Amino acid sequence: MNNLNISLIGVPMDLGQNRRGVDMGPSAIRYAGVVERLEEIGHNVTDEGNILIAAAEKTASTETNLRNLKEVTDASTALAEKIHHVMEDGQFPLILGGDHSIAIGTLAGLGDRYENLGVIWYDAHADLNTGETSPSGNIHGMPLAVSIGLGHEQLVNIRGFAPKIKPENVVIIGARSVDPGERELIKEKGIKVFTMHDIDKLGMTEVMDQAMSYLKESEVDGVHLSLDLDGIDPLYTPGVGTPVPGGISYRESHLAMEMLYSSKMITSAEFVEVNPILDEKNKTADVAVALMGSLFGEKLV
Ligand code: Z70
Ligand code: MN
Ligand code: MN
Ligand code: MN
Repeated sequence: MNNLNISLIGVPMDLGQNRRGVDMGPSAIRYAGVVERLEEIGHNVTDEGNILIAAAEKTASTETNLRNLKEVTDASTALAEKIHHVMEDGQFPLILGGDHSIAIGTLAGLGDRYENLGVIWYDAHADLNTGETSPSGNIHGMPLAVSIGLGHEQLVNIRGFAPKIKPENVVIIGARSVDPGERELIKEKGIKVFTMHDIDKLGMTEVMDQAMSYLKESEVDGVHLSLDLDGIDPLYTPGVGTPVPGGISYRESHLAMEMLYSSKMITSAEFVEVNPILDEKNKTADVAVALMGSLFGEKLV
């Protein structure tokens, strides 16, 4: 991963859940200095600006129990198309959220570029709900299910193919708030999960080694990192919509990013759920940018 050409894509999406403010995530991450940080390492960064998202005040799609289904579908389609094009130009896609529903578009844009894409899902949640199992109707709790082909057909079939990824190519890291329907799906599909218990017991070094070996054994031809800032303990990242105590530490998270950098496996990344309204002095965006520093090869000495 030397001197990448990185395309930064902002997705000011807050329609996948019901708290305002996460639409300001891309601005907060830019304000925290993401472009300068990555350029300082030696990468070339092109800020592609933001994907256009419907204004929450004007949304009205209520035909299903999936909140804002039409608007999320439209935005996901636009994001997927954008990613498809930046990859055509040989750029490394780095996506800034926005709530985690944007991963539907991200994986739809990446999915047909790879034969066998791997995904690391760094999150307190499994995001494996469907309209049937969701306790909330919030689409940000569904993107991983949608991407393996389960859920509302409008979301599942974005860009006209499904599934976007194989369940056996997914590794979830940091899980500690999993709904009953998600638990069943994890069992049924054999999805690899490292819970907080596993991180406590094995340590982050061993967890990351096992996660990366698992993906290598599947012979993945690329790995997307989807990092939900609520995977980290809310002590460090309070500016998220759904803080869950007992999370991954700041230092463990840096270690994980540094190990991913050393592995040279990561071929795209997204950082989601930064909510500046709920934050303390942009702390959460600062952590996001610091972690990107480690992911993209910042040296300590
Ligand atoms: C719950 C649901 C979720 C993020 C919350 C929560 C999902 N499983 N995802 N915050 N990032 O409503 O589906
Ligand atoms: Mn095209
Ligand atoms: Mn999530
Ligand atoms: Mn989450």
